[in-house]
Amino acid sequence: MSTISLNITGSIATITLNRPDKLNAFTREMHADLREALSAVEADKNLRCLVLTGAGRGFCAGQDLADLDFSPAGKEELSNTIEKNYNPLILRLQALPMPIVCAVNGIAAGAGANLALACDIVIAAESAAFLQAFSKIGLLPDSGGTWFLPQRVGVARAVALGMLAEKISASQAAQWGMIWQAVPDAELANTTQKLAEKLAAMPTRALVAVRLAMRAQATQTLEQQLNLENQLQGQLGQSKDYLEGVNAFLQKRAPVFTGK
Ligand code: T3D
Repeated sequence: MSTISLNITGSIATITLNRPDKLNAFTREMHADLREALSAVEADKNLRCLVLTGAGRGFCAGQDLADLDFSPAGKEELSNTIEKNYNPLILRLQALPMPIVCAVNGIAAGAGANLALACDIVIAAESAAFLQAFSKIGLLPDSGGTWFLPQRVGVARAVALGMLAEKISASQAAQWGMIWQAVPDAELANTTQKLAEKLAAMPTRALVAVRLAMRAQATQTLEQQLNLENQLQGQLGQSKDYLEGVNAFLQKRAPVFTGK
C-alpha cells in the first residue's frame, strides 16, 4: 500500500491517508489501498478502536481531480467512482464493529470533509478547516454530506455550506456541533491517542450500538426508536461487558472490559 499506511498497536489501529503532496486527495489507487487496510482492520478481532488521519498538512482534499477520465469512454466515471468507491467506503465505516476517531490534521475538503463526518468522533487541529468544495466544480456534496451535515449543523447551515463552499475553521465546526472538538495543533496527536486508548478500553459493543441508534434516529419515529433501543439493550444485556460493568460497580472496582 503506497498511498495508505496502517499501524496496529495493541487494540488500536491507525490508518493514515498518505499522499501528502496532494493533500491526500483520493485516487483510484488510494481507494484500493484503503479497502485493503480496512479489510485488515476488520479481520483483526483484537482491535477495539480505529483512528483515521492524514499525513502532512492536509487531512484529505476529496477526489483527486487529476485522476478522472473525461474521455468519451470515461463519461460515466463520476457516478461510477461514487458507486464503486465513496459510497461503499462510507457504509463500511458505519458498519465497522469498533469506534472510529477521525483526527483531522489539516484541510478536509470535498469527499474528505464528509469522510471525516462518517467517523464517530471527530477531533481537529485548530489550524484545520472543513470545506464542502463541491459547488466550486459544479457538484453537490456527496459521500454522505447531505445526510451528515443537516443532522450535525441543521439544514440552514448545511445548505449554506453546500452552496457557498466556504471554508469553516475547526473551531467554528466545533461550535456548530459538526465535530466533537478542536484542539491546538501541537495537542492533536496526544489528544487523539488518549481518546483512542479510552475508547479501546470501553465496552466496544455498547459503543457500536450507540452509533447505530444515534444514526437510526434520523429516519425513525419515537416509537421505532424506543423499540430499537430496547432491541439493542437486550443484546447488550447478554454481553460479558455488561456483566463486568455491573459487577465492577457493585464491587466498587474499575471494570475490565473485553469488548465481548
Ligand atoms: O469522481 C468524482 O469527482 C466524484 C467524487 C467527488 C468527490 C469530491 O471530493 S469532489 C471535490 C474535490 N475536491 C476539491 O475540489 C478540492 C480541491 N482543492 C482545493 O480546493 C484546495 O487544494 C484546498 C482548499 C483543499 C487546499 O488549498 P491550498 O491552497 O492549501 O493547497 P493547494 O496548493 O491548492 O494544494 C496543494 C497541492 O495539492 C497542489 O498540488 P501541486 O500544485 O503542489 O502539485 C494541488 O493541486 C493538490 N490538490 C489539492 N486538492 C486536490 C489536489 N490535486 C488533485 N485533486 C484535488 N482534489
